[in-house]
Parts: sequence; structure tokens; C-alpha cells
Amino acid sequence: MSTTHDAPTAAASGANATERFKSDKTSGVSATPSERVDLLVREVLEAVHATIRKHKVTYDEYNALKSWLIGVGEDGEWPLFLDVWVEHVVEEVATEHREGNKGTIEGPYYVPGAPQRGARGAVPMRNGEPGTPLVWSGRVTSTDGSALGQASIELWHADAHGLYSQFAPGIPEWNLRATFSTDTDGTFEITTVRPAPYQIPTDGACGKLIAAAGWHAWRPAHLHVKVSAPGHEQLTAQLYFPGDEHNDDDIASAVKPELVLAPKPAGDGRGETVSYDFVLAPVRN
Ligand code: MBD
Ligand code: FE
Repeated sequence: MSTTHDAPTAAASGANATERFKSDKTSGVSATPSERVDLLVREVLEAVHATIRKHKVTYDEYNALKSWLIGVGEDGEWPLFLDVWVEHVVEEVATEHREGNKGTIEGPYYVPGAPQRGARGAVPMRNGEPGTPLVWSGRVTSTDGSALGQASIELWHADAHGLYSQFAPGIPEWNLRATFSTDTDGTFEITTVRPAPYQIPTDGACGKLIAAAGWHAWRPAHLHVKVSAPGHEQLTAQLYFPGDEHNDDDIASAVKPELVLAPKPAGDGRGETVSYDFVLAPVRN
């Protein structure tokens, strides 16, 4: 892992996100039945055709689209584009049956296999890691209220500058990424720092689209988690902070009221404490 001090660029983090996706997530793709490919691609294309007719799209606009799509690939920003503007509806459909904790999108920056920290501990951090210290205690239970003592909580988040290790340059591998487990009573306690709001890279194709459309590029500050336990559906979620100005207009449409934390000033005056529990749904038979 390189620890150069180049400025983060869209092309660098995009290339890393694209490689990560190719190595972890492409196994299910060939299994899509041809009836589904036919149905889904046909209907998406029909929606594109209808938009062109309705708005009398010109050749200039068609060529602008073509050149932009080429740029998304060149900048490695397909994972970013899809996770920001499409994944939230896939997540909604995939979890509509589910009881227990609300989830939300995974986004492009998850890496499996983060270092184990047991039930109580701190995420890997640099000396003097910037940001408000945060101690989070919680408990994992099943929908019937029973404690889940063999749960695992994978946590990953941006640093106080909004940058993710393994994707932005110059950050040690696994910084602000860890895997926790629960005690027999389902409890855990995680020490980390508050992340900053995240801005989509402005120098890549997604940034150009945002500027051309007059949108903003922000996600509110968030902690990503994946919570798993034997016999239960894995929960992918993000936790947010109250009062963040982008909780109401997240560019990735991934905020839900159930996922907003309520941190309090720590008793020792240094940083904050927060309590947040997870309820997992048993796997359906
Ligand atoms: C992120 O950090 C993120 O969580 C999502 C969903 C998209 C872009 C950056
Ligand atoms: Fe994120």
C-alpha cells in the first residue's frame, strides 16, 4: 500500500474502487437469466427513448452524453456513479420484507477483512488522528429480543478530511477500518473519531455532471457498518449525526431517520459518547 502524499484524485480513488469491485463482487453476474436481461434492459432503453422523444434531445446533447459516459469509465467512476444514484432503490427493494434494524446502501468503499478488535477496542488510527473522539456502545439482538453473542460488526468510515483509507492516497492501510465481535450478552464498545462530511471528487466525470446540472456533491458525515450473526440476515447500514446540513439532501439518498445517532459530550470532557443497538432478522426459511 502506497503512502505517498499526492492530492486525492477522482481517477486514483475511482481506479481503486473499480479494482475492488472486480475482485469481490463480480461472481453473481453471469447467473442473471436471459429473460431478466431481456426484460430489464428493454424497459430501461424504452425509458431512455421516451425521454429523448419527450424532450426532443439533440445530437449535441446525445454526444455530450456519449463523451460523459466514456469519461465515467476512464475515471473508474462506475462504482461511484451507481452507488450514489442507483443503489438506494436496490437496497429498498432488497430489504422491504425485513424486520429489525433499517439498513442503507454499502457504497463503493467497503473492504472485507479489516483487523479484528474483539468486543471492546479502538479502530486502527494514526498518531494524533484528527477529529472528535467518539466512544460508541451498543448491543446486538435478534428480533425476538435475545442477545446475539457471536455477532460481528465491521466498521469503516472516512477521516476528518472526508477521505477513506485504501482509496485515497497517503493513508495507512486499514486506517479507520476494523472488525468487532460481541460479548456473550451481545454488547460491544467501539472507540473511533467522528468522520467529516464527504464530497464526491470534483475532478472526475461524476463531479462534472454535478457541476453541469447545478447540484451539490455532498454526503453527510457517516459511519458504515456491516453486522452479521449466525442464522441472521446480514445488515448493511450507515449511521449519521444529528444536525448535519446534508442529512436532508444527501446526494446518495441514503439517510433514514432511524439511522441518525444521538451523541452526548463525554463525561471526561474529551469527545463524545453514543449508544446505538442493532436488531437482526433471522434468515427466512
Ligand atoms: C461514500 O462515502 C459513500 O458512502 C457513498 C454511498 C458514495 C460515495 C462516497
Ligand atoms: Fe461512505
